[in-house]
Amino acid sequence: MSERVLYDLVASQPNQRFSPFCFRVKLALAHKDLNYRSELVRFTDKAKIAFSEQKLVPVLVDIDGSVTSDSWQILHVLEQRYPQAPLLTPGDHSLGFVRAWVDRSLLAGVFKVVAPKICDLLEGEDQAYFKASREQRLGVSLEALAQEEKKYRAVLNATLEPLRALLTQQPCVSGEQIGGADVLVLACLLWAEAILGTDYLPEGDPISAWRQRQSGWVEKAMAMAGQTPEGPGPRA
Ligand SMILES: N[C@@H](CCC(=O)N[C@@H](CS)C(=O)NCC(=O)O)C(=O)O
Repeated sequence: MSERVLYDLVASQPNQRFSPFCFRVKLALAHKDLNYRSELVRFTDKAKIAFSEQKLVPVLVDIDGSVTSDSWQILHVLEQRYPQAPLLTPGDHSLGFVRAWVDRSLLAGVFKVVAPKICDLLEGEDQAYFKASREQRLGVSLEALAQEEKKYRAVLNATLEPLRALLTQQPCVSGEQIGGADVLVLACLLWAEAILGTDYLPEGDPISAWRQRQSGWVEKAMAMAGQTPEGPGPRA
C-alpha cells in the first residue's frame, strides 16, 4: 500500500488549477472522502506523466499503485473500488448523454470564452504550446476569439438553457441527489468560474442557485486538493 496521487494540470502558479477533467476527479474523490496528494503538471511537462503511457491529465495512481488516466475511466474505477457515496447508478446509461452534451457542447462553449484568458495565465513554452495547439484545434486565432468574446458569452449562455430549464424542475442535475451528472456539469462550470469569476451567469440564474448549493462540496474538494479558494480568475 502506498499513497494515492492525482496528477493535476497547473498554469504558472500553484493555485492556478482549472482543468475541467481534473475537477471531475477532485469532486468524486471529495464526495467519496478519499484522501490523496496532488502532483502538479504543466502543459509541457509530459515527462511527469509518461508512466501513464499517454499525454493528458488527470492521471490517478491509487494506493495499490494502479494507474488510470481519462476522467471518465477514473470515475468508473473509483465507483467500482469505493462504492460508498455512490455517483454512478448501475445499468443507467443516460449519463452517457450528459457526458456527450458536456464534452461536445458545454466544454466547447466555455472554451471559446476562456481560451484567450487561459493563454494569458501561462508562461514560456506552456503558453506557446497552448496557443499553437488550441489554434490548430479550433482553426481560429485566440486573438480572434477574444475580439468576439461578447458573442461567445451569448453562445455559452444559450448552450446552458437546457441545464437552466432542468434546474428549475429539480434540485440536482441527477435528480433529488447529486450524482455523476452533477460531477460532469459542475466540473465544467468550475473551469468557467476559475477563469471568469462567478458573474458569468445572469443574475438570478437557477444554475447559480444550484452551484451555491454545492459550495460545501466544492470547498471540500478544493481543500483536499490543496487549492486556495481564490483561483486564477479576476478575484485572484
Ligand atoms: N478525455 C480526457 C481529456 C483530458 C484532457 O484533455 N486534459 C487536458 C487538461 S483539461 C490536458 O491534459 N491537456 C494537456 C495538453 O493539451 O497537452 C479526460 O476525460 O480525462
